Amino acid sequence: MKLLIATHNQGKVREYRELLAGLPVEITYLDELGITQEVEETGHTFYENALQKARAYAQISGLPTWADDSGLEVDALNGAPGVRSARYAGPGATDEDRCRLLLQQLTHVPPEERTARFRCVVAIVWPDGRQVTTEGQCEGLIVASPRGENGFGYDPVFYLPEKGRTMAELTPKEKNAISHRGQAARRARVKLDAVLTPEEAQNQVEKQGKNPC
Ligand code: ITT
Repeated sequence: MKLLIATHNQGKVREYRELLAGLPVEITYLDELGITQEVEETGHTFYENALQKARAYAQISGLPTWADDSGLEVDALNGAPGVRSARYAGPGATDEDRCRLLLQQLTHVPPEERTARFRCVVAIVWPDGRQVTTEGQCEGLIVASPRGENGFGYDPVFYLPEKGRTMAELTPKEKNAISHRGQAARRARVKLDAVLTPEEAQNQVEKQGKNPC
């Protein structure tokens, strides 16, 4: 089975290369298929948007398609930027612009009130309509100034008290082990098997080199 990982975000692509290693399916990406279309995200929840993206790219590609919608919820901002995390600072803005705007908006919020979480919903949709969804989330605090070079997006401003570091100060492996995306991806890997047709399941077994009997 060929599975399309449908994201234009290179930070997500890097993480999925590691998170999906060893999955007994042939993985492909939008770039490899030359798919440049953007799918508009009109939903009000991560769940709606993840399904919207996976359905649209499954139709475009004709392949089972994995998409995620993810973002940062900050309690002092009533859950913003939330589903608007990618669009928070307007069109053409960079990750640095978005982090800067977020820190500006929190200038007067004391450290103990800067609670936040990353959330991720993974949706896998088949062109025939089968679908799987899973979620993951990761709690932390927003720091006063960015730290770290790894990861992407809001990672430099997202502090993990139990690690004593920001998400951008973790190695890719450490991030995947605890992140919202890592959790959702591991759950999706488990669920994937349950929705395969007998034929697809048989192919997977053969790819893994196991004898089903
Ligand atoms: P695709 O829709 O093509 O996958 P996107 O970047 O537009 O790419 P989203 O709509 O899901 O994806 O927006 C997610 C935004 O939330 C992303 O651009 C980051 O700003 C932020 N984000 C999500 N996961 C993150 C992570 O692991 N670390 C830091 N920021 C993250």
